[in-house]
Amino acid sequence: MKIAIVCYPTFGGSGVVATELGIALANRGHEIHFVTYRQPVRLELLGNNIHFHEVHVPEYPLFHYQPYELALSSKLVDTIKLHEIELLHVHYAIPHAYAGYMAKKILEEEGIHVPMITTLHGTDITLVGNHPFYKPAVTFSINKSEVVTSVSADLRQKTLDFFEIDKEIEVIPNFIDKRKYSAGFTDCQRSLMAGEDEKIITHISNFRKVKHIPDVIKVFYGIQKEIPAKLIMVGEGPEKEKAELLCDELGINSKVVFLGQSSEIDRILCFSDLFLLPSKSESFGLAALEAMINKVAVISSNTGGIPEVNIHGVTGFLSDVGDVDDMVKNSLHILKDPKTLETFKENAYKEALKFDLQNVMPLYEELYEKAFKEH
Ligand code: GMT
Repeated sequence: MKIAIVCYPTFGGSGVVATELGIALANRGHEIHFVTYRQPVRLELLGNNIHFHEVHVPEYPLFHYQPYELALSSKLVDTIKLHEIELLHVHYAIPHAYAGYMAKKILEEEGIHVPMITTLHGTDITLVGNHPFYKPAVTFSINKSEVVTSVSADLRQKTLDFFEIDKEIEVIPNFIDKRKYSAGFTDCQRSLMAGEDEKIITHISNFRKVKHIPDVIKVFYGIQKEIPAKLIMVGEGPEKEKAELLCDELGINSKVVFLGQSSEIDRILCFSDLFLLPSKSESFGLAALEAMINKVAVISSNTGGIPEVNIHGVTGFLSDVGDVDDMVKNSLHILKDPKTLETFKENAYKEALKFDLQNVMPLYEELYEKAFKEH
């Protein structure tokens, strides 16, 4: 099939899912066309089956805000016509499904019909939660998609609760590719980061408020009071500076490393013992899944779709949002005893295998076929 994928090309989870999905589909013989404003971060190799079309937003002084949706719709119309695209898969209702719908309508005028699949990653819901005036646009975009998917059962339910949806929403979870990890890293350089007796705790995110970064620091503060440990913070975002100040205030600077943005997170996770994800809301928690496939146990909040990934008492523990004391207690339970730590690490890996690409990809392919046939 010839498929156009629209996504945010960033380090964020939705961009990663869209890019990895596109690469996997291309490896299975589909012709994939990414349409976005920058080459997606994980898209390193463009080949016969993978193409990238950049959306330019021309600067025009009359416009106070440059119209990205308009530029995207126009680019989609051109790309779909030129490459005879058969299916459009957009990640996010707004602005992507919104722009996709416009493109579809323009093409219909010329007798070209392309079904659209919309994948919801969560931010549409939180956005509308914060700015209700977006509600009609999100509702419209979802209802006008031929097929709608959400990344967790929790997000599906929230979408149905927030909007008047007349479409089925299929749950297709985030995924990892187990083949990338089966060999393991032969050069996993734990000694670069910590001493023999130190446990390594990791957090990876875009340091937005929703990630509850101060809780990450506070949980680590509690851990290191009891056992020797290091904290590795990976990512960039608005809460990073505050996090650095908090480490300073708590006097734990020497035990915390801020690595910044990294495209080599598996190299970091390979020597980590525990992953912290105390988010306020999280529609799935791809970072936790990526930790688990690297045999890292997870201490998280019990919000959103996280309980569908991190299994309480098996792959890690879940606590109420903000319950730092409980997270410290659970972390120490896992870290203090080597046998317990090993069991949790192994369990995390086994659970992560359930989300292997080979299991998840056919779910998308089935939906593509269905959308194509029914359209
Ligand atoms: O919050 C992020 O890390 C980025 C965000 C995004 O929009 O890319 O991630 C969302 O989509 C991911 C992929 O489906 C999910 O794994 C994340 O849980 C979700 N983030 C939130 O819900 C806060």
